[in-house]
Amino acid sequence: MVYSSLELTCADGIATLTFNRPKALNALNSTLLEELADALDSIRADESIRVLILTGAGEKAFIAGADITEIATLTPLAAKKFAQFGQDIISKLQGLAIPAIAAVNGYALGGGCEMALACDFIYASEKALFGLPEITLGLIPGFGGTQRLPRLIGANRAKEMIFTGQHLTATEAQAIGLVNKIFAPEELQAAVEKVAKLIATKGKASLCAAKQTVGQGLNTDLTTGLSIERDAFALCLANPDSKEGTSAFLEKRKPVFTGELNS
Ligand code: DAK
Repeated sequence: MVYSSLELTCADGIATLTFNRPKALNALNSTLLEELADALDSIRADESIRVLILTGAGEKAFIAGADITEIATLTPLAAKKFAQFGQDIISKLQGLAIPAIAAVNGYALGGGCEMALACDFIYASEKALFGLPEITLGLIPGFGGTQRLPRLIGANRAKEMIFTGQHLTATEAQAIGLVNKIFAPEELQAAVEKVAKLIATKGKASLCAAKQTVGQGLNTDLTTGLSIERDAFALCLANPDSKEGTSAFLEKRKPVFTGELNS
């Protein structure tokens, strides 16, 4: 599939997806969402990819939300279909086995904030602004924001953001645990690539096991979570990467992880 609103590049085990409608501040229209679904499928199918980075083209925006020109024309039935389509894609992103990092370089509003929330963590530019302004449009978040945001920052803070529709600066977002780290705009991409490269040196099987275990554990009680962790730990021992990692430590050398997910 040839993309018109998205760029996908892959190098050294790192895939980078760039939302590319800068004139509309990378707003999510149907074309972009269809391209994103296709790109996520090809990333999932490529065993060589260990980390995904998401970012926005241009100086101003990560994603300024769902495309309001399209939302304005939706009937209630079409809105339900649109919400299902968007939620499926964002769940597909969250469901990727590999780690995903959002490099938020500007506005991350509405569906854009929700896209970043479906990543494993967020690095932001000092210019980034986060918000769920749907209430101002007479709507509510429809791409998982009412569910993922309270799980990440707590119900009270999430409700404040959802009820007011106000933007948070990168510093405010970091203070409530929405953003991990903040960088000068010109340093963001390099910082994200640096951490992605570090993650890509780790074994794919243990990375995926760690991501899956944290994700599943958050949706259950501690006892069940610890049981999930035990099983995943045991599975790591069945992968050659654990032999390589422990041998490399004992031999005082750097490990080279080559294990496949199913090895
Ligand atoms: N959709 C379409 N176009 C957008 C857009 C958007 N979300 N955001 C910006 N643009 C376009 C602007 O219309 C403008 O286009 P032209 O006039 O140049 O043709 C261009 O991008 C540049 O924007 P501005 O001229 O407005 O730039 P400013 O720097 O002055 O302001 C801004 C930047 C981000 C503060 C402002 O553009 C803005 O407030 N944008 C809207 C932000 C927003 O409200 N985002 C949330 C969208 S709603 C659901 C499913 C999903 C959702 C909800 C329900 N279900 C079906 C239940 C999700 C909803 C959303 O995400």
